[in-house]
Amino acid sequence: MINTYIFDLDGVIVDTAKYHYLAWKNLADELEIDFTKEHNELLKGVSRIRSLEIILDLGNKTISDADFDRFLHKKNEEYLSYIEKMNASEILPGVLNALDFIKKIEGKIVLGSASKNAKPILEKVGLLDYFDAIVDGNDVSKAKPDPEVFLIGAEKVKSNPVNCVVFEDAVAGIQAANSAGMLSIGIGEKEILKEADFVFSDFNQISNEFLEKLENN
Ligand code: B16
Ligand code: MG
Repeated sequence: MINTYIFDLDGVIVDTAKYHYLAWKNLADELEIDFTKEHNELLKGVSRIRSLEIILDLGNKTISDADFDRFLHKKNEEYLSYIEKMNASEILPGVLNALDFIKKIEGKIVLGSASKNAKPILEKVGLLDYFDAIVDGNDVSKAKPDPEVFLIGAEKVKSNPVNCVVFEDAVAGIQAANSAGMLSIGIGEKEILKEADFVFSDFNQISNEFLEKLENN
């Protein structure tokens, strides 16, 4: 029986990828590295440090450790300036209905995100109070596809992994859910999220009946 619903943040609850892109793009320009929206896809679900490593690889560049830290900080400061302006209008379609319905059926709601900025984002869009537990980039040592983030989430609400479902937009996130022994639901394209148990284009396609059926399974 599913009683715990674990949500990824970026690409599932809100589209913060566009803000990550703006900030990484400015940094890449400064480093004279060609960085496009297609390249930005490589950064979805990936940690901040790994993201900068990928961008440097794209440009075949090496920089000193001090510069690496300085650039990470600079990128995050710019990203935070975009987050600062976020509000409830940025919640992705159907998410609020799903959260309300899960609350109604007394499911546990957990966040499992790679972002170290997860809490301020949830606060900005007014969703923080929905969550029984939050696991983010500050709590994990191993990035997705390692299942650590979701296993800690289950543990925090005292749920068994077999009773958890994960909503994810990244391939690495689906792999993490699968290796945690949880039901995986992809939000995005079927061709990309092939390894998910179910795939929906957004939460508007996930009916209350479907969520309820999961609970009774
Ligand atoms: P931050 P998710 C991930 O969020 C993003 O998809 C990824 O692009 C980003 O690099 C990562 O968070 C770290 O974010 O710089 O805010 O710590 O999809 O796991 O919710
Ligand atoms: Mg994501």
